[in-house]
Amino acid sequence: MTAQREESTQVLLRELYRQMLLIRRVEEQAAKAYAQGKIGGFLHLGIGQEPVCVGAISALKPTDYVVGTYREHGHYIAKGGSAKEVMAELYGKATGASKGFGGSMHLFAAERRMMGGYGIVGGHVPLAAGIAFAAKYRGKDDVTLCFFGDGSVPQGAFHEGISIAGLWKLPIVFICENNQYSMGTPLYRTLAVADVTERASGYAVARDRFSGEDVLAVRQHIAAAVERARQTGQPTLVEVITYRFRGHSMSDPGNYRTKDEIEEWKKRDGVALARERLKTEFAVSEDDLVSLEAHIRAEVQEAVRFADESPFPDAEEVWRYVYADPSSDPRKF
Ligand SMILES: Cc1ncc(C[n+]2csc(CCOP(=O)(O)OP(=O)(O)O)c2C)c(N)n1
Ligand SMILES: [Mg+2]
Repeated sequence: MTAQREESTQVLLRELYRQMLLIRRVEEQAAKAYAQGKIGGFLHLGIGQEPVCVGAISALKPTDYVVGTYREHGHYIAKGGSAKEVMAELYGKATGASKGFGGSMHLFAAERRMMGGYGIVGGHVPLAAGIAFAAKYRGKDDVTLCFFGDGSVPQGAFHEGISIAGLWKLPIVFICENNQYSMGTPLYRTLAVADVTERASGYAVARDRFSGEDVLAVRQHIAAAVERARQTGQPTLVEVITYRFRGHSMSDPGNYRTKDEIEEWKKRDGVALARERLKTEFAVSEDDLVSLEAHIRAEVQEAVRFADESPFPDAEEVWRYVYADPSSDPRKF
């Protein structure tokens, strides 16, 4: 590597490490707040999976779209969202990402083209194909990233979405975050063919499959798929092998996995690996990293204070977002 490239990779990796750690600290804090009864409804944490959303979304232009599942706090932040917006939304407050109406599973920022989190497993895949179709129809070169879990793969909606994308050559990248479990069910009990990307050939879409702990590698793989979508309109089905360190949701103690299995995967923690690489490969000092980490801690504390002090939405607002406002221009996004 030339000195200049090394410098720019260092800056990039430092930024991706910052995002991953911010996401992790936000989610750890969310778990605490949930236990304190400050967050209602469901809460699904992606702790352990951070390199996937951060690496993938870093390969996008700001005008590209992201569609996620109910495990999308990280995707929201990686698409430019703040810890404050996430925390306030989890608390159901009016200052949250979705004005307190969505909660953990429905973080939206249409102006930043974060097109939300969805609770129906696989149900959002055709929606993402629709977004990609809209971009193509309007002659834009925007690409859509659609994230989903391994549990989406046997769902009908997944196949409908990927089929039409392959047929119409829609500029989309389908990213399966294969964390090897659908709730408590291991992959071998849900998929007859374990390699998710084998489905790609049936729909004339390209495929890629790799392990997701190295955030720079994730970025590189997804960048290639994004460029293919942008230049040629060919979609890609990507499978990233990853692992969540905690249960499916806050009510899941995760008894279907052994401690040893979890400890093995923690050795491949992408957040810790990025920190280690910054020190050993890029000579970033321990002091520098400690100060970065202190900033993140302060940012998360500020987000909690903000969420605590923000008001709940007004009761009259409850019907406000049920129907689209016909006076607003739907084409603006
Ligand atoms: C259509 C549908 N069926 C069942 C559920 C209940 N459910 C919620 S999450 C989940 C598991 C999904 O696993 P996966 O797609 O691997 O995502 P992960 O939770 O591992 O990120 C299930 C079955 C649902 N939300 N939607
Ligand atoms: Mg899964």
